[in-house]
Amino acid sequence: MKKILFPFGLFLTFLLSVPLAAQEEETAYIPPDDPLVQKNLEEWQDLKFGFMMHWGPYSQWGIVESWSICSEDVPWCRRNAEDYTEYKKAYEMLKTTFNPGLFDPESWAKAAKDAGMKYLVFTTKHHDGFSMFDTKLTDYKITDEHCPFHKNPRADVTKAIFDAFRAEGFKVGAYFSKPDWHSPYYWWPYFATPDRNVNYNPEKYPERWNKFKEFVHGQVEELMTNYGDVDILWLDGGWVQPRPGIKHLPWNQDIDMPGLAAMARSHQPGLIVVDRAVGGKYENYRTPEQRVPDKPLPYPWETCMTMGGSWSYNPLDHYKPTRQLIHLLVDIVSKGGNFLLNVGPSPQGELPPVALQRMKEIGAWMKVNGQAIYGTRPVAPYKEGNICFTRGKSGEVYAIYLAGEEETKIPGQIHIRAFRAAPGTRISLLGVNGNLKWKNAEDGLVIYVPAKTATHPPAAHAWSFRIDKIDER
Ligand code: FHN
Repeated sequence: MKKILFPFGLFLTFLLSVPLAAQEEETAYIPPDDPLVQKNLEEWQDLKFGFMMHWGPYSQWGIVESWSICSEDVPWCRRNAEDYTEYKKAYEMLKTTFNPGLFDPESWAKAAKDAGMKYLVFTTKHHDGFSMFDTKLTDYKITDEHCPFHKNPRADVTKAIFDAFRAEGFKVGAYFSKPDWHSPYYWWPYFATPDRNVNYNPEKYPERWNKFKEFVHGQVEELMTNYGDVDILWLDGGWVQPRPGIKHLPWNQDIDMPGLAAMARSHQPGLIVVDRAVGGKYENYRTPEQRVPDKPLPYPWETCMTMGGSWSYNPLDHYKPTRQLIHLLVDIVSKGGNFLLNVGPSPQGELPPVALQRMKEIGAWMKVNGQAIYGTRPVAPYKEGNICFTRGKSGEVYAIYLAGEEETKIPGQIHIRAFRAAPGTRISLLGVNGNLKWKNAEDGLVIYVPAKTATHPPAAHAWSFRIDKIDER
């Protein structure tokens, strides 16, 4: 049964994020009090660009990850089957045909590194409860004997992926879904499953909820102890939290985050914990989804976004143009954020060729302009027209000119009104040797670009001017 839900898969990425956005920015950010976490968070903010992958048996159908087995009457939960029960059985049987024979995590890691990405977030388990790691706590996993891939020496794909990306110098993040729609301790078979939430009141059946908490803590402990150094625990499923009465939260679904974080950090000291969309001291950074905040945020943050229209593999997906992806990266970084860009690997275990091409082109840009991105921090006014600003650790300022739709040549003059240059300072264009002529004007600074450089720019899509010292008066 091949299910293709392209229109809804594309629809998912926006609508799913809307409830999170509102709640996320309602609550005050609480910084971590652990000095090692603070240090790691500061270093993470230098990395700027991460690679996310949603991968699981659902990839075989080219459908939205997990959501088609949720009964909510919303576009992203549609399935093209009349009978939910039959559909869910078929969905769960995908485990028995998942066999990504072309799985080659080293090539993924190399492609991501060449794209200029510095950290990874991989779906070790999504809401459907299928574990992409060798857990001992359920047989709904990739290493189970009923999953054809279990015979592969690298059937524990989480281990193989983490090892391959670490070998390329990446920091490693485990995406883990707190809700688990396969666990009888979350979706109790005794009751129907009307929506994404636990389908019984945990306060009325505490013994069952405790078993679920044990299961979740146990799986997280497996990920924290059997998979080498883990830098980020990226917890999804924000509706699992102890705050009943909010939209989508009929009951108190307290998963004991203090206990979970303490346990995780006992194995992974300094671990960055991202209890997404919950707020509180275990959301060490915020994760606006499929959108870029319109101004800098006063705390560490990361935009997570699909390169195409879907988190999971969609054979007919349309990927954002390279220019748009580079402009998104620059816009996000100029506001102090990181960009976590997602691609869904195919059921055969390959990254889609178009996605690889986008990554290659972004990498070419990063090779010339990375200095204006990595390790920088925001500098007012952050953006002026189509020019974004970043500031390096030596105080230098980068003015990154985002090329217009058809613009392939650099303008002969770049006029910045936000500030002037310090007398005698050096101004250059990344990727081109030598200094540029410039002058301070009544209203700011004018940089002159020689004709040869303007017509033969060092990179496509955006150009970074380095101003060694601005006039701070
Ligand atoms: O429900 C998930 C969704 O499937 C996807 O994993 C995204 C990725 O950030 N997170 C949740 C929606 O916010």
